[in-house]
Amino acid sequence: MKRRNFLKDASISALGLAASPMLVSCETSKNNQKKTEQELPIIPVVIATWRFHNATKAAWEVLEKGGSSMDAIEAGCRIEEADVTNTTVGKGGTPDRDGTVTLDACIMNKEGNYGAVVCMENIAHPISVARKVMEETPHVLLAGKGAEEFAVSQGFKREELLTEASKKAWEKWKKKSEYKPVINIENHDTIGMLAIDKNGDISGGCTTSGLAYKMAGRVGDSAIIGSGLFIDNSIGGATATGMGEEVLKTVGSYLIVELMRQGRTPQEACEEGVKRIVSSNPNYKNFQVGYVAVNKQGAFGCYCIHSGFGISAYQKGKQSYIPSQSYIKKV
Ligand code: SD4
Repeated sequence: MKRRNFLKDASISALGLAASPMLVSCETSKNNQKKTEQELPIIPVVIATWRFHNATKAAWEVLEKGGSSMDAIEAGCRIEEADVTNTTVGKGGTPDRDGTVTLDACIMNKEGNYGAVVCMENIAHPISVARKVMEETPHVLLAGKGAEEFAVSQGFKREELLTEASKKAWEKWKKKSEYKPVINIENHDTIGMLAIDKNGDISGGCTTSGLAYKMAGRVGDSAIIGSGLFIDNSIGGATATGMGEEVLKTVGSYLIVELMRQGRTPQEACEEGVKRIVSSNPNYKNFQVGYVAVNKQGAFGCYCIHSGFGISAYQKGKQSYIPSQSYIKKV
């Protein structure tokens, strides 16, 4: 590893970002050859966007028992989908400007298989429907009514996703009908989750109700492969939160995984992902994007435009929250 990368890793590690595993990739064998990936210890980990402690705990419980990273991701994401106080995921999610809650979710496994649903109504657990799309259909992405019908055919129940609280908030919003996505929504936001299991296999998931009061039919980055999520089991994974249009335009999560393939640390790759957006959009001060990434060795990093974002992590039986560094420094 280059000295510059080593120092970067060491400084991130000092900040509490994945203390020991971050340095694992720098280990050398006795004859001073860099150890191959196979020789390095596997350190199971789950990380997620924002303060989703209940979700990472549920995922960790699966990993701790030796479960697969795929099962961990589904279990973790379902926690937020069921939480009606989280107004950006699942039931209780903020509706579009017509008052309809539409959900986007995707999941990706160690084999590079992917399943997703977009703009799906009336089904509370899109992450599980996304998994069914991946496992039970010849397709990767189902939209709208078709996704909903497929979910019902797989045993999912239709239910009203608009809660009294989100209906009230929408009615209040309608009086002015101003479309202004809030930069950080009190640390409750889209959940993107990445996990490595005891076999060293990586999976990821991302689930959201999208931007508040979006146009009917609008789909963001979260369920689109390479944008809201990307996994390459030989390299690592990345996931995104924030202004989906910007992540889509730069195919952000794919970019970050490819940068890790070229030797960047997860932290460096997330920083570059954000910089791509900032450098091409003079309006960047008016929206938030946050990335998190993990590499094959279980080292992780994150970066965002505005402060207030961070990673929830569970590793070695310990839960933590790591505030992200941001492109725009707090004043
Ligand atoms: C979207 N990226 O639909 C999602 C929303 C989100 O923080 O992550 N908000 O664009």
